[in-house]
Parts: sequence; structure tokens; C-alpha cells
Amino acid sequence: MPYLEHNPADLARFKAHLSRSRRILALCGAGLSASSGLATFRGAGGLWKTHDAMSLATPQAFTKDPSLVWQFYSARRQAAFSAKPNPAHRALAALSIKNKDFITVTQNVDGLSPRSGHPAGQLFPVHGSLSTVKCTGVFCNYVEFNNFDMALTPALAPSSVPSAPSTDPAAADPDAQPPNIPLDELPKCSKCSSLLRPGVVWFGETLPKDLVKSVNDWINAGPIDLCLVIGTSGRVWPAAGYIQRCEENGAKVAIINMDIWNDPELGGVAHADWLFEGDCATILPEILE
Ligand code: BV8
Ligand code: ZN
Repeated sequence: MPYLEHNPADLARFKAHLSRSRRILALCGAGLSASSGLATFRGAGGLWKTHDAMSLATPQAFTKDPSLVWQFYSARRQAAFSAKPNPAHRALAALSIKNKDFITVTQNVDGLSPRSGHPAGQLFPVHGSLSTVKCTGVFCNYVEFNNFDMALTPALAPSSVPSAPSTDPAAADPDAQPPNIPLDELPKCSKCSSLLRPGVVWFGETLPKDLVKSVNDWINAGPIDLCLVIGTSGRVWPAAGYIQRCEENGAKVAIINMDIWNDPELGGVAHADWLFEGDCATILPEILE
């Protein structure tokens, strides 16, 4: 498959294919929100650079140190709720309004795609959302959508929690150490008083069955024309597997990524028909218009 830099000839070929495409799947990752100031998983700066996000995003980490994990997620909630959708989010929302056969599968939990006007029926947040909190009680199914009470409890108030990973390294205090918040000051279920947890999918947890079924049903509904791989390192499974599933259904693949050439493991790059290197907030509006 041709490796193509972002240049007029490729843009013309891509746009010609896009104009003939109906069934399109976009797989998005943290790079989609980088221009909104939210750190990618690999790029987390500040305090959280001393904590590997991947090791905090596990049930084991939460069991071992709920105070640390809740501060990590509370900081990310505050950052996500303060951030704004960028032109890349809006370009995907516009395409989904124009084309009902276009779907976005996002690995991001920041809620910026729903806030960009992306129709909910064509958006599949397969790793959950920072806006959702759910009960850890075994027999309790309490789930709350909460994107207003930034802190959830006084102990998690912005003043007492080190700021979130940011693309602006100066934004966070790299030396701040998170305080140890006592269990009774962490968010509790209003139904059964058990500890609440972030409503995201952690490593080792299965993706929401309903979303997986909807995406699978869409993929199996017929040939696919195009797969857009946007701002993701394509390392996390099974989400990364959607690239291959689209190809198996005939899709051409376009990768939009800031760092294509230095990321040998970039999922799907080996099969890409188009490689657009740069900020997706700049590239997407241009290639999807
Ligand atoms: C599961 C929510 C059953 C939490 C996240 C094979 C099959 C199934 C599972 C596995 C498998 N192999 C391994 C596994 C286990 C594991 C996994 O994939 N591990 C990896 C590390 C190898 N998968 C799971 O555990 C999944 N569960 O399958 O259950 C099971 C369980 C165990 C074993 C077998 C089966 C659950 C995975 C979901 C985890 N939750 N998020 C939270 O957010 O806190 S994952 C989280 O990390 C993100 O959601 C995202 O998916 C991932 C980070 O990836 P990216 O989004 O790509 O971000 P990254 O920083 O890596 O890259 C950013 C990219 O953007 C870069 O390429 C960069 O160059 C680019 N970029 C930067 N700026 C820009 C840009 N591009 C364009 N413009 C810019 N401006
Ligand atoms: Zn409960």
C-alpha cells in the first residue's frame, strides 16, 4: 500500500474516494483531543508523569489506592469539563450529520465528541466516560451521569487535587504529591453507600456489551468504504482491531496522526492507503470538508 505524505495529489485522491464513500468508520484516540489541551496517554505531563496512566487505569490500582486513582480521574474530569471541542471533533460531527452511514468509535472518555454536536446514535464511546460514575456495590447497579459537580466530594475539590495531565507541561506542578484522602471522604453511592468509581473501562475489563454489539452490527451490515484512524497509537485492544475489521470488509484506510513516522507500532499503518501527518485539528477539517 502506498505510504503517502499529506500533499495535494493525495488529498485529491482521498477526497475523490471520500466523495464516493458511504459507509465510513472513524476510530479515534487521545490525539483527537490533544488540541483541546488534554494530554494523550503517552504524553501525560506534570505530576501524572510520575504515574503511568496505564497502571492507574486498572481495577487493581483502584482497589489498592482508591484515593490516588480518584484524584487522577477527578483531575481529568476537571480538565475535560473545562476543555472545549476542537475543529477535529466538529469536523467528525459535521460528517455524521451529513452522512447517516458514518460512525465514530472513540476510545476517549473526555466527552468532547458528544459536546461537539456529534449525533449520539453515530458515536460509540467504547471506553466509557469521565462524566459517568458507578457504584462498586456488588448488588447495586447505581450509575450517575455527572458532568457538573467537578469534584464529587470536597476532598476532591480542584484546590486539593494536583492538576490533570496537560499538553502544557508548565500547567501542572511536577513535584506535587497527591494527598492520601481517607475512604470516607471519597465519592459514595447515594443508594447503598458503597464507594463510587469512574464509569470508564479499565484495562482488564470488557468493553460495554451494548456498544460492542452495535459496532459489530454496523460492521457486519455490508462492505465498508473507508476507515479513518485518528489520533490513536492503535495499541489498545480490542478497539484497535476495528481497523482490521474494516479492511476485511473492503475499507481503504487513512491515518491522521501527529507522529506517524516515529511510532513504528502505530496500529494499522502498515496497511494505510493515506497517511496524513500532523495535528488532526488542522487536517480533519481540510480533508473532510
Ligand atoms: C478487554 C479508559 C477483555 C480508561 C482505556 C487483545 C484483545 C483484547 C484485550 C487485549 C489484547 N491484548 C491486550 C489486551 C489487554 C488490554 C490492552 O489492550 N492492553 C494494551 C496495553 C496492550 N485491553 C484491555 O484490557 C481491554 N479489555 O479486552 O477485556 C480482556 C482483558 C484482559 C486480557 C484479554 C482480554 C480494555 C482496554 C480499555 C482500557 N481503557 N481508557 C481511561 O481513559 O482512563 S484505554 C486508554 O488508553 C484510552 O482509552 C486509549 O484506548 C488508550 C490510549 O491510546 P490512544 O488513545 O491511542 O492514546 P496514545 O497516547 O496511546 O496515542 C495518542 C496518539 O495520538 C499517538 O499516536 C500520537 O502520535 C497521536 N497524536 C497526539 N497528538 C495528536 C495526535 N494525532 C493527531 N493530532 C494530534 N494533535
Ligand atoms: Zn450503590
